[in-house]
Amino acid sequence: MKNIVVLISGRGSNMEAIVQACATEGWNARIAAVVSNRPDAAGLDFARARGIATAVVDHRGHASRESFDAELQRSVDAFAPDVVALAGFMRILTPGFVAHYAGRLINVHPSLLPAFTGLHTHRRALESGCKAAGTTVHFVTADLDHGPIIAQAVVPVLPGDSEETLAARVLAREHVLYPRALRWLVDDLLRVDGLVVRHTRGEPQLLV
Ligand code: NHR
Ligand code: GAR
Repeated sequence: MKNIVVLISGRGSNMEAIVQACATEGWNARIAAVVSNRPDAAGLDFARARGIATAVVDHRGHASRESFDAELQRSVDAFAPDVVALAGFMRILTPGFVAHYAGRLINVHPSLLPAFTGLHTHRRALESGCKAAGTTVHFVTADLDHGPIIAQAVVPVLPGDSEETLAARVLAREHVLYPRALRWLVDDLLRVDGLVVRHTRGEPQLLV
């Protein structure tokens, strides 16, 4: 049985989707803990209500990113994680933290990487006139939003879309894509060759 630790900063709907999929699909894994850098993250309430262990490491109590990441690492490691999943986690992580979890740290990012790394992806996709948008699950490396891509899902950008309507369309796909990709990692079905990730049994890594 593998231990999954989920890192959140807010609503936690992707974390919820992971918790639900793990339970209903009978993964060989458990959600060992949900850890937030914000004490008021709504996702913490969902985790507590489900009897999942929670922890808060508030970045505001730290003078440097190194000091925050050191405490975050201690907190996460207390749950003996095999996999660490960022789910709407909003703090850039130091190279030392990323190296400690190399190969077992993944993220869901709300764009079709390598387009629109960083923040405000939906606004930037709309401003750029893109006709397609989407989401990416990737391994986290020190190079922000540039780690090897595990899976992507595409959605249309529709005439009249606002940041909110596009974000909602992308989020609905994240709730399908992220649990699926995470389960592949749990089941050791991914091989990484440079930036290229392959599913060893040829499952489609693109959701259209
Ligand atoms: N850390 C590393 N080293 N590499 C990645 O690929 C990471 C990462 C940390 C988080 C998620 C990412 C996203 O999906 C992620 C990927 C936050 C920021 C950011 O600028 C950027 C990318 C992501 C998450 N954060 C600000 C900061 O100064 C704070 C913003 C806030 O608190 O609202 O850390 O988009
Ligand atoms: C998700 O769309 C995720 O891709 C995005 O924020 C949302 C979090 O929702 N992540 C980022 O923008 C990271 N910078 P959730 O908290 O309900 O899962």
